[in-house]
Amino acid sequence: MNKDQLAKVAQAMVAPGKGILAADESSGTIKKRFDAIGVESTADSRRDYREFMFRTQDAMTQNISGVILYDETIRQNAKDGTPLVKLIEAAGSLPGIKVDAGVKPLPNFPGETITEGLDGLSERMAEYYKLGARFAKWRAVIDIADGIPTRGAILANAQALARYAAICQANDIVPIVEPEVLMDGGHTLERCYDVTEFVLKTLYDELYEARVFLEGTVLKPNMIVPGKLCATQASSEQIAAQTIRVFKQTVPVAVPGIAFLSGGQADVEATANLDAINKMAKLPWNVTFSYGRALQAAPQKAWAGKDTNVIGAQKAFSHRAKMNGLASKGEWSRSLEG
Ligand code: 5MM
Repeated sequence: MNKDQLAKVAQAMVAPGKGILAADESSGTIKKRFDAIGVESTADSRRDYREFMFRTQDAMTQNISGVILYDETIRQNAKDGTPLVKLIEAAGSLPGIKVDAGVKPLPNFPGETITEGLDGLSERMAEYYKLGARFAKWRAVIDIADGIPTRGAILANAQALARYAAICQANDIVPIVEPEVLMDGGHTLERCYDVTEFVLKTLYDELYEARVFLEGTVLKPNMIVPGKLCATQASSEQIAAQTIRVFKQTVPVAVPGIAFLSGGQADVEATANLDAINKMAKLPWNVTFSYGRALQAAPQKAWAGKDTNVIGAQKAFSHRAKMNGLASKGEWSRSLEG
């Protein structure tokens, strides 16, 4: 394990003013996104879509520190034959790769899931490194409902994340560890806090047991928010205060950065909440974004599968990347949204 390289890459991923573009939608998920804008999902349409984002110069050079890719994309070439990975590198950004194989029902735990993909992972990592990946991502999913999550399911997912992180580092790849507590359902903000606190505490216990080098990792968590169906919603300041409190209770200072998922928040809301967190306190971690939907909803809508819309779609992508870059420094304001 090259600890210097791992620490440098992890720091670059969370550099002030920059964050991560989560473009690792698996085939099923990207099809859902394309269905919503009336675009057929084919290898070429997925390539065209991702290519225009990676060719958006101002966003990629100034605000996107890294891009999480899907297995298909890391092997794909742009229309002119240039590997998509090379476009990302040429912009000074880092290619990354989603390596989990998705969630499956966890036997004996009704309603709960386990993320799969550990078999053969070390060999796949070595190949991804050769293809240019310098970081990876694994997402565990924790749902809140009556009687769940259970301690057993949280522990099983934390153990898988820890094993994945150790395998990444053995291959000189920085692991993004993503334990996502979903915002589906009607639970309160307090319930989200309690579950997230236990999830993060368990995760860092397991990373310790697996001897993971924390300086060479990035945490990708949810914010502390009420469920979408909860009657009492929260302000950005309430979300920021509870999110900061949970990290102070659970995340070691050795971790260089925290890059949030957006989890179904509307795009401007995700920016406002990140900004509120960075305005509220000077934190021992760089706190930024690793957004999928909150970065891509606007460009997807503007693109709608038409070549003639690419410039407008790139503008929409640049705008969201810039707004989130400002939020990662606590310098965003709603008036900048135009
Ligand atoms: C980009 O979406 C990723 C999920 O892909 P699959 O469900 O197809 O595997 C997802 O893991 C994403 O990276 C994170 O959840 C962050 O995305 P959001 O949209 O929550 O910011």
